[in-house]
Amino acid sequence: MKTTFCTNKEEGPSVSSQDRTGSRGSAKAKVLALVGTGALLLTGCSAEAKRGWLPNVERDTTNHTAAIQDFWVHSWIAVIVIGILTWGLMLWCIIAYRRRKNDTGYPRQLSYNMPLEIFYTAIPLVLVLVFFSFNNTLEKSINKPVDSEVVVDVRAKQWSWDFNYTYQGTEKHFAGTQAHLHTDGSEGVREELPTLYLPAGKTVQLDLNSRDVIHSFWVPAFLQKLDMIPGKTNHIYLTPQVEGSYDGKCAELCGEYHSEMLFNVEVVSEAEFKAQLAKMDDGHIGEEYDRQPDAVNGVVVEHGEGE
Ligand SMILES: [Cu+2]
Repeated sequence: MKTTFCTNKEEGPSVSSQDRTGSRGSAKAKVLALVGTGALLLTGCSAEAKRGWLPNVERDTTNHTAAIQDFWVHSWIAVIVIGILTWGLMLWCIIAYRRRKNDTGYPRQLSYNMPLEIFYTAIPLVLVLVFFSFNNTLEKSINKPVDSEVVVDVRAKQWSWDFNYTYQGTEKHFAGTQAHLHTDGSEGVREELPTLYLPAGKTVQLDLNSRDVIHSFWVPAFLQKLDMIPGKTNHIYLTPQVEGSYDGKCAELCGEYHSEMLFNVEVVSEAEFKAQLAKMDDGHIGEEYDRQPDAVNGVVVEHGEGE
């Protein structure tokens, strides 16, 4: 690319660069047309395309999804525009400076062009810094601790989930059991999955813990995912805003049945949330059940086997 660009300044051995590039105005118009077409394609498309094919069906699924979606879509628009410009310049060089019928030997070879070298280094650096800055600002705002109305201590275990709720001074828990996917490809495990209930419109703090190995808490529709590390508590703060059922899963390969470490999230009204809590057992199931995934359900597992 370097030498190709440099030849623009030189008189080639047989054909001048001005002859090769043709009208500069028309090249400029072509680039503008490409950018314009891209912008049109992006604005005139489906709701799915407008959210950049992200899995958060509603823009405001949680209080963070709109900002995350905007960052994602705007980043793609920026990189596509940069891509079109870069590919356009490459294509222009390939066509304008191609070898012609009567050309003989090599074109004049050049080693350095300082302004171009600085340009190539500075522009990508600025681009990366701009992306980093936007990303950093967004992440900081999402991860800012919030004094939450609902606190759920989520404990991941090979290969299911326990949920310890603290709400209005009461402590409740649900102990999940591993899902068993049907090997014949038929559906039907959804109802059997552990369910995390969250009240719509209430601030929620998720304390993410692990009972054994590293897992990862992921609700694709919430556009957030965070590791669950033994001995360390990570936090997610969010407000679910749209009632409905969402899929949840472990996103860190955590052993043989990682693929069956699934759960449901039900975002419900506050009344329904209270009704669901009332059905659960009192208290929390804490570290005493670490490495004993099913003990809370009356199943005692021998340690060190099959793990
Ligand atoms: Cu896992």
